[in-house]
Amino acid sequence: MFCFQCQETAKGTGCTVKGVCGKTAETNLWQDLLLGVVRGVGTVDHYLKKAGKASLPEVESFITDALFSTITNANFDDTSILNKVTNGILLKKQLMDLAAKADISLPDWQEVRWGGDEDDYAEEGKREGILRNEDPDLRSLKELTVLGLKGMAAYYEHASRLGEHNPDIINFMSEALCTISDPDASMETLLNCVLATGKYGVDVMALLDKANTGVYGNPELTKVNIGVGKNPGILISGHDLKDIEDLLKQTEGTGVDVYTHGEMLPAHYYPQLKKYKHLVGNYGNAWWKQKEEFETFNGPIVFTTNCIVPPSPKANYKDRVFTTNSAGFPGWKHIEAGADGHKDFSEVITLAKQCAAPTEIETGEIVGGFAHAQVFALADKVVEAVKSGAIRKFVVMGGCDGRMKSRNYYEEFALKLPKDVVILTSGCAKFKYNKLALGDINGIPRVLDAGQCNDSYSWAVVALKLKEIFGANDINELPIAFNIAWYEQKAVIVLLALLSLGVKNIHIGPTLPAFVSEGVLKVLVENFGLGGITTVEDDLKRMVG
Ligand code: SF4
Ligand code: SF3
Repeated sequence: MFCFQCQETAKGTGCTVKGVCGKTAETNLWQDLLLGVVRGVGTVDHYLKKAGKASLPEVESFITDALFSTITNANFDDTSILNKVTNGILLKKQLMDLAAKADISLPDWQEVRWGGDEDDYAEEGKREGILRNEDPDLRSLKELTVLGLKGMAAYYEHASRLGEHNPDIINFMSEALCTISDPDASMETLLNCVLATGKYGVDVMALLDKANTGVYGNPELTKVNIGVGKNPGILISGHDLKDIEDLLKQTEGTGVDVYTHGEMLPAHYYPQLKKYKHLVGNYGNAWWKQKEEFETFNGPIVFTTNCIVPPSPKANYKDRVFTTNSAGFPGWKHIEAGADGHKDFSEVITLAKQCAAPTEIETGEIVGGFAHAQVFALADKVVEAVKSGAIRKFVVMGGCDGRMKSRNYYEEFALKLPKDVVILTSGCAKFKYNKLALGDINGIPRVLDAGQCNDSYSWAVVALKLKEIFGANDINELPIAFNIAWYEQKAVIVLLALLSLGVKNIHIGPTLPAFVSEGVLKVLVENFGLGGITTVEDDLKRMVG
């Protein structure tokens, strides 16, 4: 196997025997196969559309679900992945029939040519692996594109579950999948494809923002309880707000409470979700602490997306975990949506009633809900604080958290930041410093949490607004520095989106991605000033002076 898509990749170069994440070589093989099938589907879909012919509506859900399920820690279930392969082969055949009828000649690339012979699955999986591209720079650009597309797919899936669709984004995904399937694609073509991925990354985050705020209202300043109540509870994790809404509706009046974990914490900030009294709090921290935290939670757990950590054989919670959407784990029950998009959580609720209430692991509150609308509501205060010098600088510290010790850097960085600097955050990276009591500046908290990783979009909107207010020519003239922590591929689309908005001098850490080759890194450094992190002291000097 070869996989180097996340920050925890073995030796910082690639997992070759088994994933550090727990992914087996076999699961990786089926994911490579699935990615080959997705590229084939995308290519044929793009050729049809390029010729002005109608494609099939199933392309949207197939591409987004298949890409999403290959994100780090999303789906470890071989059966589920192979089912997606089978569906993709059928879909590709239907698309190829349409192309044949319309006299469209398709390219003779492996992804298009492969007929889906079951005896050939393993061989095709090997042919479609990352190392199929020998040139490290071309490989790097193709991987940057597909990893960005994975993040895009995840955000698109959540938006579509709330009724928001944008065919331009799907058309772009097919076009990009086609571009990276072409064995002869040039550096220039691939570089443009990476940059275009960033542009559509902005669009998909805007689409999800519209979906989330359209249905649940604008996030507002909220204090979230981190202790526990006396009732049994259900813990829900991931990014899908529709799922938590379904769960809240179905648990109302049952005596079962609902708690958020990890990236679901921001659900508390939305008026149409926080109104449920039995949404009692957030339990625990970021995804990588789940092994301990699920043990003490005592009740059922629902994964609406990544990040799943495979449980140890002795884990006491193994029989009370459920997955839904593109997530999956062998032996865990998977909940499918009904024809109307709603899900039946009755089995989870019945199980919860038989479980003890969660064991308290901490008490107190965390504050969040500073997405763009809430920040704009405070705009006068913020602008005044910047003009008076009370706020010297903002540092965007969004992104992912992870288990590597080197990530303690982010806690230390937050603690050592001068008291006149405000942290803008989103994503699970915040769990490194959102319980530190960093205080406020004239009533403005020093940690402003916009929400999930996709809510990084809010920081782009806020930056553009500040540019307007301060009459700056360029976003980079504003007193904002970017010190972003990454782990998986949603962070890749966020980064590409920021680059496409013209943000320069972004620092990413704790390590640079293995999938960025030396040649590609040089381009990113020269054009965008992209860089890594060093020591807290040196970075504080560089970023805040
Ligand atoms: Fe390794 Fe990360 Fe790939 Fe898992 S997702 S196999 S840890 S590179
Ligand atoms: Fe976190 Fe997985 Fe990336 Fe959504 S939940 S930010 S790591």
